[in-house]
Amino acid sequence: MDTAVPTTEPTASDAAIAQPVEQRRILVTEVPGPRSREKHAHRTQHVPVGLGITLPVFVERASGGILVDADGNHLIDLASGIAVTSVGASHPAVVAAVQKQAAAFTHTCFMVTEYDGYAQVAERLNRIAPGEHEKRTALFTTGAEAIENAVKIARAYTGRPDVVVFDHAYHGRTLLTLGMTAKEAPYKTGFAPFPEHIHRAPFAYPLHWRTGAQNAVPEALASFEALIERVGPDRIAAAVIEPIQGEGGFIVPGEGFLAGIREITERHGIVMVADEVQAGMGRTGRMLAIEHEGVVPDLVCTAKALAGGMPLSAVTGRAEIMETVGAGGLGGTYAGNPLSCAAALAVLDELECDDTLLQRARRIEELVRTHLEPLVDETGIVAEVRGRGAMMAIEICHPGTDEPDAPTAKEIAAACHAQGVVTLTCGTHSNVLRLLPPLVISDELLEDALGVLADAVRAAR
Ligand code: PLZ
Repeated sequence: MDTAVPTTEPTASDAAIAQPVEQRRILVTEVPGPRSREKHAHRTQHVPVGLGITLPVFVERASGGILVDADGNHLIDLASGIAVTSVGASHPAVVAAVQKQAAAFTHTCFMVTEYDGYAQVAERLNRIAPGEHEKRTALFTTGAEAIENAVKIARAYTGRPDVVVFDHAYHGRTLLTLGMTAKEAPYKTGFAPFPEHIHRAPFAYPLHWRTGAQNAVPEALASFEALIERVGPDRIAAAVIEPIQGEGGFIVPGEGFLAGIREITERHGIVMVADEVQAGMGRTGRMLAIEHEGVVPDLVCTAKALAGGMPLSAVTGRAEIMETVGAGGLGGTYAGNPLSCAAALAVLDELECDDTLLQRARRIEELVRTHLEPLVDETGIVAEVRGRGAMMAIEICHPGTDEPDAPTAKEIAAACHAQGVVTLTCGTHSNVLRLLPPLVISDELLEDALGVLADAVRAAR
């Protein structure tokens, strides 16, 4: 039977939208509630299951760190739409900038006629990216598109075909970036063949390094160097690396790994591309995560938090590399859309006006560590609390071992969802619970959510 939901059915009314959203967890039904369940039943008749869902609630409003669902539940948002709404959901300055731009014009296509917003975003990203050299920025729409373009630009610059990526890497769902992504199911299953010329090197993941955490960096670097020798340095255009791995498990590489990759790539004339799509734009307490290690990559890819929820991505890098592609070689109909650029300028104002939001990220790390680190000894199933700033995670393993325990991680996430706390899992073995709150979340709201999470971990042990 068709469970059609008429498109005219009232959802959040205009009057309701004008009200501020109370920044408090409020549960008025079970989660998901009856209205969300009804809408989900409708969705399953029209949208394929390929689009998996973390938590099947239908959101009608969002503000700051709260998502309000169709049943009126106020959920604490520890996902930020996967690290996108870092300045807070529907930040008033972002909303105002988008409204103003929409009233002026919504689209021209930058390849047809130009507009200021694009050049202004480029100028600001050129200033933000590490290094004093001259830079250029090209804008695109999605993270995957930025990565694909970084590879195209590196190939054009070096005249070399191959790309090196890392274990646990995630770079997107398009066919090239899927080939670069490490995890097989569910991302890659059924979609082969992938483009050739992609090589994978170990990532210095201290917790799971076979010969001990202290060997992770030197041995991973030695493997990287050996891979380059095997393939031939004059065949490798780029090495693409996440300064902190996202989907792969919120893995902070052992100290010195990124600097080592920089030294080796530089020695071989390989373009080093930092994939800052998830970790960048203030998330870790610095504008870019690679700044924590003081490393200067050749190209930087940003997306997600860059435009606070509007689709926008960027490749920023050395002018001499960026300028190798001839006119017409880069672009896309929506690449650098004016609404997204307007949103990005508002986001950059928020992140750069003073240090407040970056400081908030560091405060979030402090609160997460205070609440969750005791669970390592207390429960025995939390192998590690790790991350930087507002990009934190706990890895769930079988008690006293380093064997990943995905079912328990899933159970903990489900318990949080039922209590109105939106958490995500990640990791090559799906056993990592990650926390990506908006940077504007209050201490009270975050501590409420961390309390729910800690109870869920205790109950699951
Ligand atoms: N690089 C480091 O984290 C996107 C993936 C969600 P797009 N991560 C969220 C999903 O399951 O599809 C991501 C990332 C890093 C690239 C990307 C790709 O960014 O905007 O999703 O294309």
